[in-house]
Amino acid sequence: TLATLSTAQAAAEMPPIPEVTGDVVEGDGNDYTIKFSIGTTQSGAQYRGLEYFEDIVEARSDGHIQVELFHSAQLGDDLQAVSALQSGTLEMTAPSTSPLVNMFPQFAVFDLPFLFPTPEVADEVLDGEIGDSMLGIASSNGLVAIGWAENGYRQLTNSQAAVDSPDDLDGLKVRTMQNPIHLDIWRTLGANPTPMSFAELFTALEQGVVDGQENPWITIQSSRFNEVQGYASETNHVYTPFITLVSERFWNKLPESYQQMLVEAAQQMGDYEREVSRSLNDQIKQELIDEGMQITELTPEQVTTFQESLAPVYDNWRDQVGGELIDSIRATSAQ
Ligand code: 2Q2
Repeated sequence: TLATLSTAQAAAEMPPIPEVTGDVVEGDGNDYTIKFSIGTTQSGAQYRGLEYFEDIVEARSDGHIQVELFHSAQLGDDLQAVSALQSGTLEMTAPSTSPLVNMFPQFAVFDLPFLFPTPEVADEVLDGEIGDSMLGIASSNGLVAIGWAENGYRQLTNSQAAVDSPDDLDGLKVRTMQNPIHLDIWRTLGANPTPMSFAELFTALEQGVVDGQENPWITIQSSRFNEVQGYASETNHVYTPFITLVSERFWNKLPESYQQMLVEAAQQMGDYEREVSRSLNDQIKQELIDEGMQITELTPEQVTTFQESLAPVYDNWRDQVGGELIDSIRATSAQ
């Protein structure tokens, strides 16, 4: 079908997987297997990043570490994958930070609407001391956090009508990630939000259990949401990171040399995946339009209306998220 063709086309247009750099690392003579599971599909930017990660780790361990990739939540949804890491039955996963807010309340900062004005600010925050401290926070509860990647700026889609104002959202049943700020955002805008795992989302849209959802363009296409959603609005309302997690039980078996190499590989994966994700946005929007999706681009005034409507969300969450954290991220934006 066209969707398949365009997915294959999108895959074809992706920046090539880079050559592996970095020396072979001396291990401890043992062999290891990493099962790495994600919730997005094989045709998304995230999976492409995992393929690069696999190349790096297998090459730099001289084959002593084998990496097995699993996509589309084959081994469980985000929360199931995280608990599998904690119990040691899965070695790696890379969810959005949003469903982990109950475990790591500080992650809530990433769900604040319109927080990051540009991808460059997001990179500066995530690759700087704030991101490093967040990785430290997430390295607990049986998890080791070793890097960031890009889920991206989220866009609203729905099956009912074009949306260019909060007024159009009255009663619209919008699926959100399992995250209290996202629920607050869509309630504040007048919609009727329902939290749900990503793994259940396509079916819920197809069956009309929900009218809409919100995700980055690459996810909208790679999960074929456009087949069950006629309308999209380029809201860019939240920037979501992916966080690369390792099971602490597995991590503690590894020699220090392999631990350091995995951290370097996660950084290279994140840098490449961001490049893939950003390089595809315009092409994917055009393909979605060509396949019949009506994409509403908001005027600056319309974006301002959404931002002003969501000001109460900052008031509601400033204390939990931490006012100084919000202010330091805004200070980064102002540079
Ligand atoms: O809307 C979602 O749930 C997605 O943005 C997911 O967070 C993302 O695709 C991954 O966490 C799924 O494993």
